[in-house]
Amino acid sequence: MSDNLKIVALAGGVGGAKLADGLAQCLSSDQLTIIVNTGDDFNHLGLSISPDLDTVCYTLAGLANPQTGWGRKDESWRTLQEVKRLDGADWFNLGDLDLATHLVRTQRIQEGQTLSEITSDFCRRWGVDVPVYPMSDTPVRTFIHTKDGRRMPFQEYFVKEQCIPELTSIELMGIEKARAPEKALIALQQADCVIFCPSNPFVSIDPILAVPDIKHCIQNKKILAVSPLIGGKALKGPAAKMFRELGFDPNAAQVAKHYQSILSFFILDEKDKEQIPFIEGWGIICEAMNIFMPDRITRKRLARKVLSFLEKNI
Ligand code: FO1
Repeated sequence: MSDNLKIVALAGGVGGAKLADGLAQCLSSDQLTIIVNTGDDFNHLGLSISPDLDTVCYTLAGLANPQTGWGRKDESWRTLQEVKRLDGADWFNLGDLDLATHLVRTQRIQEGQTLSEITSDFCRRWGVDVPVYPMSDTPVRTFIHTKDGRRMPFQEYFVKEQCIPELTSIELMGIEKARAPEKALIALQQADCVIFCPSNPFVSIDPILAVPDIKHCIQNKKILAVSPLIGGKALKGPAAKMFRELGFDPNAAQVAKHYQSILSFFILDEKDKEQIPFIEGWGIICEAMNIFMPDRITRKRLARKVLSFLEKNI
């Protein structure tokens, strides 16, 4: 693998974290920077919670729960049981180990540290060498507008109501004032390619691209996206349902079309390879690979293939 290729990966959620982990297994910490969605952050039980940031960091550290992809492995739930007994809000599953992350982060935010400073320090302590940055050091909050007229905070839609309400639009509160960490912007300026990990386009990648500094920095960059859909289905999460409710067919080609104006390269699953001619017709260079990543070995294998594709095509 080329030692000089510099990559910035944009990620959010479980699928994105998996490819980020594969890339981290192939590239040095000088070559790879990961920028993570924080539009799904929220305050819960008085705590500052950054679910996508934690999912990426735990995954890179080998600490993630292998069943859910979010939260910690070897977790216990005694605090949550007591929260329930006291009639507290127990719909968001916070395990005992995970709670330590939120407790310390909340305290440090209250003391004036930035989310990127706290994340860098946690990563160092968890043994993650690749730089991981939140997309913004100022809060951005995703709200889901639903067909029944509600404006729902993202985690209430996603976890409490299990994405059942029909979505009509997505609002990113605070996005105009969002500021990406300086080091994330420097990494973007120096990157040979920006990779969109197989994350939900609407609620994971679009919020990162909507941060004004990031939007500005990625103009004229080579961009590669990996499809989060295989055979019309998301492996995890509501991406396919969201495509349908927003009026699009849930398929890989629609993902490429969604990013069409900025995309140079697109990777889709071998099962979807009949869609390649449509995507190439839009001027996007496309390749089919097995993009299913059930374990750490397959994450590395996919990352290696994506990087060799880039070396040939960039
Ligand atoms: N997702 C769920 O579906 N149910 C949960 O109870 C839940 C708890 C949770 C706790 C910590 C954390 O870091 C993530 C958690 N997630 C949970 C995942 C999270 O809601 C989503 O992955 C993202 O926000 C969407 O990308």
